[in-house]
Amino acid sequence: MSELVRRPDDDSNTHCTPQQYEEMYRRSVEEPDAFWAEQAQRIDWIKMPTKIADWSFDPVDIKWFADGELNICHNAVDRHVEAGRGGDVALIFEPDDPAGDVRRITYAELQRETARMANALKKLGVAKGDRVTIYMPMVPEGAMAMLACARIGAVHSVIFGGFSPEAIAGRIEDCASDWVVTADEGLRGGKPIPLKANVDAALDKVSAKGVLVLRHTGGEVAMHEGRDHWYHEFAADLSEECPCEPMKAEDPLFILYTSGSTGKPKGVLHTTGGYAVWTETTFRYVFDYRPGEIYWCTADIGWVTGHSYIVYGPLLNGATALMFEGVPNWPDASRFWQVCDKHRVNIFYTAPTAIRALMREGKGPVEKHNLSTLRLLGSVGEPINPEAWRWYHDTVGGGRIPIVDTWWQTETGGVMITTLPHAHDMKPGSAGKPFFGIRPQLVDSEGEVLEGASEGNLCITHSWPGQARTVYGDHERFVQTYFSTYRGKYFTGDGCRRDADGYYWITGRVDDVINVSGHRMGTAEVESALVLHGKVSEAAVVGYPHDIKGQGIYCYVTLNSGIEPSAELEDELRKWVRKEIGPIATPDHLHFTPALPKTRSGKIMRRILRKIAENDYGALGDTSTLADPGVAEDLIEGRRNR
Ligand code: 6R9
Repeated sequence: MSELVRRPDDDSNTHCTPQQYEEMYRRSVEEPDAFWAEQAQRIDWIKMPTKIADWSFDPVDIKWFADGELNICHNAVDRHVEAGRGGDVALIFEPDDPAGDVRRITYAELQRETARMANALKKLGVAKGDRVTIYMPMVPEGAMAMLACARIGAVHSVIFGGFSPEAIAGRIEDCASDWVVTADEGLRGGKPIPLKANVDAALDKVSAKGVLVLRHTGGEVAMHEGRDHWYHEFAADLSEECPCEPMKAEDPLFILYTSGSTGKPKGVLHTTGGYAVWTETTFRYVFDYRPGEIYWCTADIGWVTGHSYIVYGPLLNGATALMFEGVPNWPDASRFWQVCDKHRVNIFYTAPTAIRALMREGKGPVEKHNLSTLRLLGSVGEPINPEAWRWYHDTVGGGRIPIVDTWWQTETGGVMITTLPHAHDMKPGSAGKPFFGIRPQLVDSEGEVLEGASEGNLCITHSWPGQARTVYGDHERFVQTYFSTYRGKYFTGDGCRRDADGYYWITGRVDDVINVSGHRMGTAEVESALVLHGKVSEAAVVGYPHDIKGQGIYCYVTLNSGIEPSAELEDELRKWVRKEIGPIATPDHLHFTPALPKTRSGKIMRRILRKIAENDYGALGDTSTLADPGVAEDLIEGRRNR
C-alpha cells in the first residue's frame, strides 16, 4: 500500500483547487481548442491565432496556433516593462563563490541587456532562422543570449557546459551553426571550466564565422583574430533598443540535443507559439506561482529544465527566478540551504540525485538555515525514491509544504504528469496526475491498451502545445523514434504503472537510455566513444542501480588482440570517454572481458549484461541461445571480484 500525503488545507490564493482541476482537465480533453485558446490569452500575440490544435500522429505533422504571430522574448521581457513592472526583479544571480557579488537584474535591465546582445548578434551577421550555439556558464548572460536569439528570430542551440569539444563540434555541425556565444571560463565548486578553450578545440574540427566571448572569470584565453570578439568590447557602443521580430507560431525557437537509444544525439526542435503557451501555463499551475515570490530551479540552462523552468516559464509569468552558478556540495553540503535562506526562496525545484546526495549528510546542514519562506518543493529528472521523498518533505520542507514530482522530457517541452500543489494529495514516489490536455495511455509490448490499474509502456495519445515538432534535419528519425513503436501514438520510452486512484508511477526507461544523475545518456553513445579508442575491440554499456546517481554507467570492454587489461588502461579509457563526450559520461565500472555474451546470430545479450552489472546472477534467465554459455560465467566471476 502506498502512503497518501495530504495536500495543504485550503489556500484561497491558489490557481487550482481540486474542483478546478477536475473541471479544467475535463474541458482540456473534451474541448481542447476552446481550452487552449483560453490559456493562450495570457500571451501577447501580434496576430491572434484562429487555428488552435492542428496535428496528426500518423502521418506525423504537429502544429498549434498555426496562424498566430508573436515574439516570445517580447512576452518574457518587454511586456512586463510595458505593463509598468520594469522595476521588478527578473533574475537573481548567486555566484559560485558564496562571498561573490549577487546581481539583481530587473525586467527593465533585462530588456536593455537582451536588446544589446540581440544587436551584437545582428552585428556579427546573425539573421532570422540562423542557428546560434550557446555554451555558457550559469550566469544571466546565458539567459540573455537565449532571449536575444528569440528576439531576432534566430534559433538557439544551448550546449551544457559539461560537454566536451567533440560533443560541441558534433552539435555545431549537425545544425550548421555559424555562431557561438560563450565565456572565458565557467566556475563550479571553485574550479574553472575552460569554456572558451573547449570552443576553440571544437572549432579546430568545424568552422564558425563568429564567436562572442563574455568575460566572466577573467581567465586567460586565446582570441582568434577576425573570428572571436570580447562581448564587452564588441557591444560597448551598441544600442539598448532592438525591435522584436514578429514570428509565426510554428517558426523554430530552439534546438536541444538529447540522447536516444541509438546513434548520435538528436536535435529536438521546439517552435514558438505552442512552447510559449505550454511553458507559461505549466509554470503557472505546477508551481502555483504568486507575484513577488522567489523561485529557484537548480538545473543548468544547458538542459531542457533550464530552458523551460529557469528562462521561459518563469519570465513569461513575470516571476523572479534565481540563477545559481555553483554546486550543491561546495564549499559544504549546506550550500543549497544557505542560498534558500539568503534569498528567502519560496519555491525550490531540484533533482532526486541532489536530494539523495544531501540526504547522506544528515539534518545538520539543513537545520543550520532558516527555510521558513519555502512554500513548495519540486523534483524532476528521474523517479524519486520514497525515502528521498520523505527526507525532502520532512527535513527540507519541515513536513508542512507540498512536493510536485514533475515527469516530463526534452521532447515534451514542459511538465506532463504531476500533482498540483493544492489540487491533489501526494503519494511519495508517484508523479501523480496528467496535466491539462495530457492523455497518457499504458500499452503492453504488443501494443494492447491497458485499462485501469496496470503497468506498461507510457504513451501519449493526443498532442499538446509544447510537444517537439521534429528532429532537426531528420523528420524521419523523429517519426521512427517516437511514433513507430506504437503507430499513431507518441511513445515516451518510459515504463509506468497506474494505480487504482489514477496516479502514475514512472518506473524508468525501457529502452537503451540510462539516467545518470538525472541526465540522459544513450548507452550507444558511450559504446561508440569506447570503440573509437585504438585498443578497444568491442564495448557494451548498461546502466546499474547507483545510490546517489540513480543509475551508474557499467562498461564491458573487449580489447584488441595482444593488448592486456591494466589499471592504467582503465584510467586511460575513463579519460577517453570524458574527452569524447564529457564528464557526465565517465564510466563507473570498466569490466575487461575476453568476450561478450552473444547469440548465435551475433547479437549482444544486453539483458544478461544488465543482470550481471546489477549483481543479480540468480535471474539470468534463458542463456541457452548464447553461442558460448561459458562467457556469462566468466563475467559473473569477474563481477564478483570487483
Ligand atoms: C525533464 C527531463 C527525460 C527522462 C524521462 C524519464 C526521466 C524525468 C521524471 C523522470 C520519473 C520524474 N524523468 N522526470 N522519471 N519521474 N519526475 O528530465 O528531461 O532530460 O529529456 O529526461 O527523465 O525517464 O523519460 P530529459
